[in-house]
Amino acid sequence: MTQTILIGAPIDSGQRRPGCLMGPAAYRVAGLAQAIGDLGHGVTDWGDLSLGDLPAAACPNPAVDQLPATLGWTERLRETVEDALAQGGMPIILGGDHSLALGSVAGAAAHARRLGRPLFLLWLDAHSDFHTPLTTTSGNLHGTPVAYIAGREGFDAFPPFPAPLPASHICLYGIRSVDPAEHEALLRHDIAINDMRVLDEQGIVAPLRAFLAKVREAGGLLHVSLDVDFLDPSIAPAVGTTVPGGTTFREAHLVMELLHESGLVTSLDLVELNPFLDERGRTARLMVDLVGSLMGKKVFDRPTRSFT
Ligand code: B3U
Ligand code: MN
Ligand code: MN
Repeated sequence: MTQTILIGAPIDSGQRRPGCLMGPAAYRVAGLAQAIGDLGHGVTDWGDLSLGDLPAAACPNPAVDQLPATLGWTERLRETVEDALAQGGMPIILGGDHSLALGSVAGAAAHARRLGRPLFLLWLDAHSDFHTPLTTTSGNLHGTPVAYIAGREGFDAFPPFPAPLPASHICLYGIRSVDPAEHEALLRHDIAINDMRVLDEQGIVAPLRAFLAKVREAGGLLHVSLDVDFLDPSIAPAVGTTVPGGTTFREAHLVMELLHESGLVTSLDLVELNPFLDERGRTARLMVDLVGSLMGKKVFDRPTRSFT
């Protein structure tokens, strides 16, 4: 039994297409709490976070959009996620665009540091999100969290990331859209890049098992950040940045089932759902079903019963 804590993060400020701020409401309407509760877990909903006064902030890159709001959210999420973990809960952050991970992973890292345990990050996404505020050309800060988490330079306006993750603790999964500046920077870091070429060739299971074995050996905590565009747009249309060639329904469920079996996941982001772009809630419902698999929903309990 896991005590989950739902944290609504109605954030639109990391990109320019309005709608992600409706994400937390859509997850609640799609029955997230009930789906988790039906599996025998505890669920507490902390409601939606809100922003206080925006901090003054400046960045030398004039393209950067909505820096003060992003800084405000980063701080709110860092303290809230750290608090949820300190209470022994498993925070599930209902986004909101991916800029929320600047704060959620900072909270997880602060908690891990206090426990004296290493933090690992599984980034399920079409994008590498490895820009810094200095290299982004779109100016959309949802494209920057992995760089912040890895301790790259260029985040002077942000609080220093608590204990940046070594590259070997970060695993990008499902990648198929990388900008030139991100590409160049990724080549200089030893981050596991499981792009679609790797997953097509090796399958969806083997690279994930290898990463999970590393987390287990190190006695690590594991934060999973699930971007809707990890999924193929044909099954998950409610996202602002669709990229063809994503994971299938079955692959995505298998990833979630393996994560459940690992018993390693300590915190989870659900990001980039834009309910305004959805088709009768199908993407929100799919995301809820995937959380179900991550929390232990299965057709057969293999170890106790055999049908062969
Ligand atoms: N790399 C591009 C596009 C992008 C990143 N994350 C998403 N889109 N969702 C950028 O704007 O930084
Ligand atoms: Mn992303
Ligand atoms: Mn993405």
